[in-house]
Amino acid sequence: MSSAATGTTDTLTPVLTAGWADERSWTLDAYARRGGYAALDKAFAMGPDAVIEAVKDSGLRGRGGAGFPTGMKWSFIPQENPNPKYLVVNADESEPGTCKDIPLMMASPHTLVEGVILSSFAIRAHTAFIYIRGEVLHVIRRVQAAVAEAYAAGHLGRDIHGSGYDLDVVVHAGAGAYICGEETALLEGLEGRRGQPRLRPPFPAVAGLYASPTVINNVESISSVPSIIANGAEWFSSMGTEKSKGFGIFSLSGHVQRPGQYEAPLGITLRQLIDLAGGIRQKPDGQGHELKFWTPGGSSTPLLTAEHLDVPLDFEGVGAAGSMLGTRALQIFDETVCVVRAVLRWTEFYKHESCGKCTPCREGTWWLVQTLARLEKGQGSEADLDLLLDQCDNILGRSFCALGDGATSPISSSIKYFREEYLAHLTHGGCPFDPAASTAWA
Ligand code: L3W
Ligand code: SF4
Repeated sequence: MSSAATGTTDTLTPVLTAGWADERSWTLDAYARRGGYAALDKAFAMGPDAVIEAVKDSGLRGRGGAGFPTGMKWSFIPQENPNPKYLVVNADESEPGTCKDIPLMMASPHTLVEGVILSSFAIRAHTAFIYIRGEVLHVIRRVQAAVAEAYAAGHLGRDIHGSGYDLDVVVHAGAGAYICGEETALLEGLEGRRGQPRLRPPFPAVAGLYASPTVINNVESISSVPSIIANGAEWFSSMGTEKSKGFGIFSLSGHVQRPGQYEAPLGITLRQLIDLAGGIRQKPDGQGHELKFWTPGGSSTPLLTAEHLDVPLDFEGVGAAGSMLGTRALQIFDETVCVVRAVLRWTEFYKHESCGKCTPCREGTWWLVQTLARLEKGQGSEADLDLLLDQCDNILGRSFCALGDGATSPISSSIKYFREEYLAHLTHGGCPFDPAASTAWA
């Protein structure tokens, strides 16, 4: 995957990705040359409440998938609670297709560290945790190095910039479970227990880490804060759409000419993004392949098709199209890909990653794989399609957390749009596609 695609057209708004191509962009020197850490003094002069107000006014909504208003979440922290307040960064990026936080932390870890300081200051936290997916040791090392540089430069520790504000940051390595991206399972892991979700409410803002008020935000959400403080809420809210303000990183993967990270205002369409990415991949004879299906925000968001090329990629537009914006992990599949095979592959992932706490998800994802695998081999019957939908119905809305619900998204949406392709497996006695023609799973 290429690095940041910056400045190629007027449509892109490189902010988080702006310095990714700079030499040794991850170092403090490079970040300082781009004006890094200048927002701290401004925030210290504003005071914590004004920082929260600025983030509220900006309209920033959570970039981890759910789109909850960030400033509102911060304002839920009960300051009268005598316990310490904590900030936790969810850097457990694991959703299939999602690949924005890891490049962000590799290319510009100081943007995250500065965001952590500003956000912790706003909620009056003096300890912050960055919980990074355990498999990505290179990312953990890079963020640890950035935190060490920030301490050495006086951006972290005691009396930061002479403001009287103290903050310690702990970089924590996860242990490789997708469920630990769920905020309460992440907290369980951070406290040293098996990563399984907790009942909500209480939400972490009220009783989170060590039963204390805790804000948990995604890497990209926190990394957006320095630019909001530096440039003002109005600057941020002038981009995007009425209810989905600002910009975000759109990660294009799969069958486009130039996969990569495209930072653009919310509300851009897939048609525009595919143009920016050089179009759908070409055949050896130079003719183009065709878009068949895509995920707007990872595999937990219902699939969309070529009919949806002009859907505005904001929370409302994608919702109206029957899906979710999610993490803006745009996985693009052309006509050579068997949708049944792709969906089976995702479902195996959910079965593997189900934490086992609740029956609908633990048992249901196992049954989904059995039924799908039978269909994919051409050994099932048409009644298996209804069985699959019934199994989805028994998981969706009946599971303890969003993992179970997410597992049903690719199945029910693929049956909605590609029922004939499922049936073709039965008439063909197996997959009608030539796997050699597709590079989707290479
Ligand atoms: C206080 C209330 N806080 C809600 C907070 C809550 C959380 C945030 C959003 O799932 C989605 C999921 C995946 N008082 C509150 C409150 N909050 N009401 O707001 O909460 P929620 O429940 O809407 O969503 P969630 O549990 O955070 C996240 C989808 O994202 N997803 C997966 C993403 C995966 C990654 C990754 O691998 N990095 O991000 C993709 O679409 O399915 O629907 O903080 O506490 N009354
Ligand atoms: Fe665990 Fe799945 Fe239930 Fe979530 S839905 S608690 S991952 S078993």
